[in-house]
Amino acid sequence: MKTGSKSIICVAACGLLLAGCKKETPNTMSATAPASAANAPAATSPSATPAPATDGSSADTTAKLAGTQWAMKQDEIKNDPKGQWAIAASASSTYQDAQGNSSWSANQATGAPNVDKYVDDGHAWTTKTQDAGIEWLDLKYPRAVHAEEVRVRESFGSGAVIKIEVFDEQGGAHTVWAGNDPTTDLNYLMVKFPKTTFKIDRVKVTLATNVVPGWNEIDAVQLVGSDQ
Ligand SMILES: [Ca+2]
Repeated sequence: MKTGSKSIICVAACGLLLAGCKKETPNTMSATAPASAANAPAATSPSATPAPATDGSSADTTAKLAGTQWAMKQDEIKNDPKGQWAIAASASSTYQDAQGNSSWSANQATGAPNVDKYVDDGHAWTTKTQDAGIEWLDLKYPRAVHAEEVRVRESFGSGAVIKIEVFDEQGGAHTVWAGNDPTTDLNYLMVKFPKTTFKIDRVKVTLATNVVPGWNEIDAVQLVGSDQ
């Protein structure tokens, strides 16, 4: 289901970063969707760019890197032995109500990154409408770990993430970061936090899609942690 070329044509026609890009109708395959998340406690620590918050969390982005350093960091993340890619996902909404593995469905944010340009691309998840406001992506991972970092690969309309939550095995939500997303272009938002005392296998990413006009797309989300 390659939709990249269609999307590139679409972007060319609509102009880079302009809203209102008319998308192709996605195809449909199998579906998996975990239960939606309970609401978490109110967000705190509005600090952003890499200044650590009082709870020890911090947000950085690979957008600050250039050339060789950027390429090496992308490779390091993709092959991080402590990293896992999601195996299932659900979302507050999807473009054209995409289900299963259709283009722009929540499941397009599972697996390793597969968008290689900063463009509107059906291999990433996006929302039903462009700038409605609060939206979320809920991801499930194969192995529960003591987590220390979440890496969100943003592939279009970057910079709209406002909160990251992780869930313990009883389903309890824990906000590990809330703030201003420093990500631009095709890059990772890298949220670090003190290693959780409990194991987690689920991550929820919340966006305020009105903050960055146009489609906000997430290619993949990596959970970093260990057994101990
Ligand atoms: Ca993807």
